[in-house]
Amino acid sequence: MTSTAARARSPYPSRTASRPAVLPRVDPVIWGDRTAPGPLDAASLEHYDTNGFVSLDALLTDHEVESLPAEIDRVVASLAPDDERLVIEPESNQVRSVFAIHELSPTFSALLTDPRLVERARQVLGDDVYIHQSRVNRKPGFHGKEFSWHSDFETWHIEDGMPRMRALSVSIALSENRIDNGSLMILRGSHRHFVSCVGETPEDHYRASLRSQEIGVPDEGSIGELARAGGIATCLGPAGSATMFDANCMHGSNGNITPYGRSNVFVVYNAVSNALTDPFGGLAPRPEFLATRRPVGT
Ligand code: 6CS
Ligand code: FE
Repeated sequence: MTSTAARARSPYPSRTASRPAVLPRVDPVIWGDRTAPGPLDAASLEHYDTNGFVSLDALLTDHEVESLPAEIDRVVASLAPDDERLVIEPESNQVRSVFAIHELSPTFSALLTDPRLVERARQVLGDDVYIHQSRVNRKPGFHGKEFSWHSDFETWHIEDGMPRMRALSVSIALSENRIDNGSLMILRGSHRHFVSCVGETPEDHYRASLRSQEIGVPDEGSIGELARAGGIATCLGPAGSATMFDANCMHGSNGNITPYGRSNVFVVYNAVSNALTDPFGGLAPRPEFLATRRPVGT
């Protein structure tokens, strides 16, 4: 259990005070040697450092992508309806997310350990990496609900025990991410600020938060401040395009009332040196399908 002293030493306290706060990031964004050769060029690294994300156009070929939706359907059909890795939309019986897809599907396991992803993550994080979490977020047409603004790191620090901001996500479009079908939105530059949230984390919070997160979500004042400072970037692109973003980016997505589903696979790489400790919020760790606690190098 993270000791009270360890929790007190965290530069990223959250869900402890009665008022929100915007705190400075004390971690680097680019942990690796920026002059060392790697798949991301200097301009991409600069964009990532400044904005917190970078687009990876045509990361996958059409041929690689075209079979993935059917593979997801196969995985969904293979799971018992009450399998915790299946998250259902709060207001319909539509599947919202499938977690641990890299463990459920050899196809996705191969994709999410592909050097085209892993080497980019290693370059930014300056370390060997492992998969902290993977998921498919399905934003079904007509029924896909929003994901409120949040920092993933805030949850991973408080509820999973991720010590520092030395992790990143890659979101790969499996269907077209359009301006109108609930695509990922990121507040530019928000990764450089840690928004300390109010609210006490309930036991087994994930059972509710994965459907609709209400605790560990930043206050509207802080969101407004960050949005005015950096603006909102919407991550658009065809199937096969991707966005790599820092664990602490403030991000969210609108609901999808269009007929066009927006399905993305997300994978989170954590630096091996940043392996999870006990949750900084003092509660029991979340289940392994949400947060790898026994990392196997990738
Ligand atoms: O709690 C988590 O780990 C998940 N929740 C959100 C809203 N984004 C990151 C992750 O999928
Ligand atoms: Fe998120």
